[in-house]
Amino acid sequence: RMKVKEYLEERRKFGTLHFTLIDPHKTNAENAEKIASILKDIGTDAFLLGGSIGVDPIEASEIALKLKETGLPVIIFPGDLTNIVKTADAILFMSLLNSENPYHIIGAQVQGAFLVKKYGLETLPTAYIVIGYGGAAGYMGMARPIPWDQVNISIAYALAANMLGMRYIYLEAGSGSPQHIPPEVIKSIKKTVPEAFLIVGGGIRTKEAALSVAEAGADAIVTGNIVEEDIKKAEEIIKAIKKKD
Ligand code: 1GP
Repeated sequence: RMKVKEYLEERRKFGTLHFTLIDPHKTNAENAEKIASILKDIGTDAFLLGGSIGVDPIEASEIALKLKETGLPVIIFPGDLTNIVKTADAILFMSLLNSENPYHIIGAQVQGAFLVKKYGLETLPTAYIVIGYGGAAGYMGMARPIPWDQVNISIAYALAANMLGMRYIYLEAGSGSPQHIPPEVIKSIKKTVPEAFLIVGGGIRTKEAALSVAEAGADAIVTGNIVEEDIKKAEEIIKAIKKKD
């Protein structure tokens, strides 16, 4: 099987990717299986698995198995150590760069490192940057979210992440955010660190929003809430960024 890293690089040549986020605290294995097969057919590229609170590793591990049946990569998007399961393919091995608590910057990573190695999970070195709203991830991660309009601060974080060798940069507005990451922020970061793989999520609920995020330069768009609230909308989003409508 191709490495997840190579798969993502390969897919990125054909345009913006779509990641379907499954939160094990909100979705059971049966529902995840249903969502996965529908969205795989429409063209989602990978599954992110994780959540900020209440993740049961046993359930998460069952969900990962179901998601894997689609043949698409299952990537852990860890809110904490409970999210690390060996049935996934890879993990966004991430540091919440603008947390005020060192636990979320390097503590949890040290605590989880042996486990990730033991499980043989492929690691995707990721800078996690919380902007604007923050949501549960921002609160639980003790982030000091960067104000929406402080574009230079967001650029500086992305630049520092790139200089530290972090290949992936996840711009997080927060799950359920009333607005998504401003296109201006995405554009400026893409321009500053064109080689980074930009993941953008939080508050993307319509195809118009997804398109503006894609056009601004996101390499991958993440949708979580909308997948569970209104799968038709998620389908529209995927079709729009894959230019299938
Ligand atoms: C959360 O970026 C994701 O980490 C997705 O957010 O649930 O708002 O789509 P939504």
